[in-house]
Amino acid sequence: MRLLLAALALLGASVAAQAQETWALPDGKAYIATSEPAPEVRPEGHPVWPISARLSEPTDRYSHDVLGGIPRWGALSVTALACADCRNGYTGGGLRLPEDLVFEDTGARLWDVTGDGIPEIVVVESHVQKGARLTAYHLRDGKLRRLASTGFIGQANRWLAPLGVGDFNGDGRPDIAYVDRPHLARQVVIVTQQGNRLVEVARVAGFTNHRIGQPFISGGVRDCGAGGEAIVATADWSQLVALRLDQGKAEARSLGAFRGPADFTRALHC
Ligand SMILES: [Ca+2]
Ligand SMILES: [Ca+2]
Repeated sequence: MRLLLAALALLGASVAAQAQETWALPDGKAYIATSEPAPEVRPEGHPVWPISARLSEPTDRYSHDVLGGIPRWGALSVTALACADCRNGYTGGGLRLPEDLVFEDTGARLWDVTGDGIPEIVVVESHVQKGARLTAYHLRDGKLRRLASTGFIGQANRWLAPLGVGDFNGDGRPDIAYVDRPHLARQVVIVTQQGNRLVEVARVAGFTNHRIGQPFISGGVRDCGAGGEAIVATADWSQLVALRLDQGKAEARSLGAFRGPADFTRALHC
C-alpha cells in the first residue's frame, strides 16, 4: 500500500517547502523520503547541499508504535548537490544504525541547525533501552556523519516530536524546538547546537503536538518578525498556543480554541 503523507503534512506539520512521501510495504522496501527544492542560486564556493533524505530498512527490533503503523527504520540516506566540478552534480551518503538504535520518525528533516544556510538532516532516533533523542546529521568528507544530539530521554518507549527551527533566544543562531514525550511529560524543549551536542536552552511544560496513533506530527515553528515561536496545543488539546522566549523566560499566548489540525496550518502562516 502506498500512502502519501504530503496531505497529512499539510494538516499541520512544520511549515517548510519540504515534500514527503511514504511507502509502507510489507516486503521490506518501505521508506519515507523528504525533499526540498534545490537553491536557485548556488552559494559561493558551491558547498555540498542536501536536497533529499530517506529513511529505509523498516525494523521490528524496537516494538514501540506511536506513529499509527509507520515502521521504525534502520537506515538513513541523503542526496545532495555536489561541488561544481563533480562529474554528475550529485553526491550523498548513508548509514545503517547499530542494532540497539532505530529511527522513530515520520521522516528526516532538512533543517539548517548550524546557521550557515546549508541544511542538516534532523531525525528522531530511539535506543531500545534509553528511548528517544534528537540528532542532526551532516555530510562531511563524502560521508553522512552524526553532527550533534540531545541526550536520550532515559527510558524505553519514551519518544519526542520535533516542531521546527527558529531563533528563540535572539542570539542570531537557529534553535530547534521539539516536544519531549508529547503523550506524557508534554514539555516543549528548545535546544541549540554546540559542538556535538544539542544543548537545552529552555523547557516548558503543558504543551503537546502529537496524539498516540497519529502518523504525523502537528504544530511547528514560525517567525513573524519577532523571533521563533513554537505553535503547539495545550496538554489537554483545548487551546492553540504560540510559545516564545522573552529574555530566556517562556511566554505562552493563546491563539484561540483548538478545533482541529487545520488550526495549526493557519497559525503557522503568521
Ligand atoms: Ca547548516
Ligand atoms: Ca538562537
